[in-house]
Amino acid sequence: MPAETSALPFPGTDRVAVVTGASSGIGAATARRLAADGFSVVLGARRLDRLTALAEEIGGRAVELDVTDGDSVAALVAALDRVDVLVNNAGGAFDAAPVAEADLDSWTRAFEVNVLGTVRLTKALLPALRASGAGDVVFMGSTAGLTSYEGGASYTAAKHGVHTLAETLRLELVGEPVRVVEIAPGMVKTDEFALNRTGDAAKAAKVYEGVREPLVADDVADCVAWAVTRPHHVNIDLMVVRPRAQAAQYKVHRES
Ligand code: 8X3
Repeated sequence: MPAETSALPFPGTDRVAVVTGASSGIGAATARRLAADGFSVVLGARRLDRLTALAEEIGGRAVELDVTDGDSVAALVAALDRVDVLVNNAGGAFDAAPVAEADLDSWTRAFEVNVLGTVRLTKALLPALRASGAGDVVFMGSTAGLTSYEGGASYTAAKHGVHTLAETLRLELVGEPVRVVEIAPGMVKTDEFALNRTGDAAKAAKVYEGVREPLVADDVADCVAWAVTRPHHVNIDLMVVRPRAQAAQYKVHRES
């Protein structure tokens, strides 16, 4: 039996997990959950004050990180002795404009954070993930990476990029001890996602209006934690997760 399949179940204890975008939302929930499951968690994000408070609370380590900045990523890599799990969570949507009115700065930001930032981190940490002998790269995708909708193109195009990035890397790493996992959530109610996209609290609230139980960040963290704690020969390629009230991107049950 290959060494990597011998440890069943595959616990988090002693594994080091790097979580990007860990200062809020899904990233913060994932950092919290992985720490509770026994991982040594390294939290990366730009907002060091929030990050430090969370890291202290969960017994993790905060590292200031801007995934769009090569020097910042190099400093993170230099600060790590070992990495077993990378959760590429940093990302977001920054406008809701139709293509005809595309704001190219917003598109650049969407691709810089969601796609290039993810490539930058993954490339930088791949040697450590390989060296761990049982590494995991988790991509935080989206249902927006699998389908399209009006007004969403800067985000849907970027998340389609994340989706193909995960598929490509999985093909390239076959035979190596590194799993490639994509989690693709649908509607998740967090403090910042819809606010960043709409720039307006009332418009952001409309996104979830009447939806009794949208997913919350802990639901997605649960998916990440489950995927990375399977026996290491089990690769969860793609997990699509939506609230029960959302059968498809447009098919949302709203109660008045
Ligand atoms: C977020 C899902 O429906 O807002 O990643 O595109 S959606």
